[in-house]
Amino acid sequence: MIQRPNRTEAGLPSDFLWGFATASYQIEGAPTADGRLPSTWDTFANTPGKVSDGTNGDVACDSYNRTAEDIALLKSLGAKAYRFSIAWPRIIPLGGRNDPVSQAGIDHYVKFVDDLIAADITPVVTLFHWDLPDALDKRYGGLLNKDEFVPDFLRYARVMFEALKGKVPYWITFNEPFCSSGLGYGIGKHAPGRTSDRSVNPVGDSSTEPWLAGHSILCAHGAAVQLYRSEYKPQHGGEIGITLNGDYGYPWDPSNPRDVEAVERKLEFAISWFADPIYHGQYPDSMRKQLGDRLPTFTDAEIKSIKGSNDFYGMNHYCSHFIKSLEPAPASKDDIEGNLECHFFDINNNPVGEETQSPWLRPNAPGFRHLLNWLSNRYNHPKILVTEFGTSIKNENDLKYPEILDDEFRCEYFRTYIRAMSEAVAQDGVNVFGALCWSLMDNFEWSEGYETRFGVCYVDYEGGQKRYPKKSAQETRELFEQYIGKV
Ligand code: GBH
Repeated sequence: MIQRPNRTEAGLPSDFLWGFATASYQIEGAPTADGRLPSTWDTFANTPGKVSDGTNGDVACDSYNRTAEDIALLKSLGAKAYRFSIAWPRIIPLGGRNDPVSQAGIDHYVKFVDDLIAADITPVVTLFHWDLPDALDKRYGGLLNKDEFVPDFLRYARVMFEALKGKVPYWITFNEPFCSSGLGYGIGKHAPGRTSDRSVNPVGDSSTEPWLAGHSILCAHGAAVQLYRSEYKPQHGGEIGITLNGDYGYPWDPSNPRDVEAVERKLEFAISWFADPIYHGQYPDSMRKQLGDRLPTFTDAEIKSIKGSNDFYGMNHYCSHFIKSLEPAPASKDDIEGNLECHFFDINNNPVGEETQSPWLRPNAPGFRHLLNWLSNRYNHPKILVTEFGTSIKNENDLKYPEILDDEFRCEYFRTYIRAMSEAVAQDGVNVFGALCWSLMDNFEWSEGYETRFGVCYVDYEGGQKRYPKKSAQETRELFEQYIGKV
């Protein structure tokens, strides 16, 4: 990397937006309040065997009933921004474009946003963080049915754009479509849990459904952005984008060209699946080559709405892996990763990072800087909002209060990751304008239930959901402040 002159070693712009992130099903609880009906995640979590500790989001952090408390908490931590998601089944409980809206559900989020603004906290609003109204899944197959899903999502988006117009500077259409598609319809680990793996689910076809689901999401994203730009942005301002997950990869054997190539393919299958249509107007070559006609094609109108549809790039990033190519063996038809394996150890048995509670996560801060550069180069230096980064801690859940508040491992994660990001900004010229730590508080960690904690605040699930800031909650403010204004 070339060191540019007249720049500090590490820094963030003076108007840098930092704060914390959550998602509706992971924190809200109150599953029937204000007319809410089940999402696919309620149904999935209530299916025995799907969530490792047998829990669900019925109570979670009870945030639907504690908005004032959450805002006070954010304020006390110095947050400038808060990323949360709206539960579609609270807005249109049955989900569809001709189904009734719940005014009480809408009012709840309008008040929440008003209260955030009154507290001087910038709302970053996600429309879809995986909690699809279950009725739509039952009615027509949810994400698999593009012709029904797109107009239904568009109607939901319109209701929220209208309700919150002029109040939300950053809208995110979808969170991590890779997960909704690949884990929901390929691996079967997320709702609705469809897969070809008959030991997991009697229904599903991993060879086609992930690609159909992803295609529907891209089309719905494009349509929603088009709507926002034509009917809301001119008068009310605000920016809109999508949030993609992406972890970085190093070759398992750097001297093997196949592994070196596989790194690129890994990033393309995980990230470019969605980012290439948005920035370049087509799916990546590597995917078209491996998937052939299982990868859907866009109509002219669809790709016109999708290409150029990100005002900013929403980046979720947690960790890195070593990538081992499976070539020259042909890809399995159910493969969603690009015919490769992800490892925690390289050919010489060097670990990528230390173990955490999450079976997929080992921290590696340099990977964050590498990936910021990779994105910036491939997509022509987009404005990037880091919409999630953070870590769980091995066995954290075994600790009791107050020992559990001493989360040094998480502090070190944020120290090294915020440093890496600040170097990417100051030395490499990557355009990052904000970063939200995952998560404000411990919450329902999907198929891992409550066993895995990601919060900078401890939530006492047995003692009435009270929140207690951990050491990392106090430290993040100092960390960001140390770099802000230094470029
Ligand atoms: C994010 O996903 C989510 O947006 C957030 O809701 C979540 O709580 C947070 O991270 C922490 O997990 O099932 O073994 O194949 C993070 C990215 C990508 C992590 C897919 C889990 C699945 C591995 N996720 N990955 S596996």
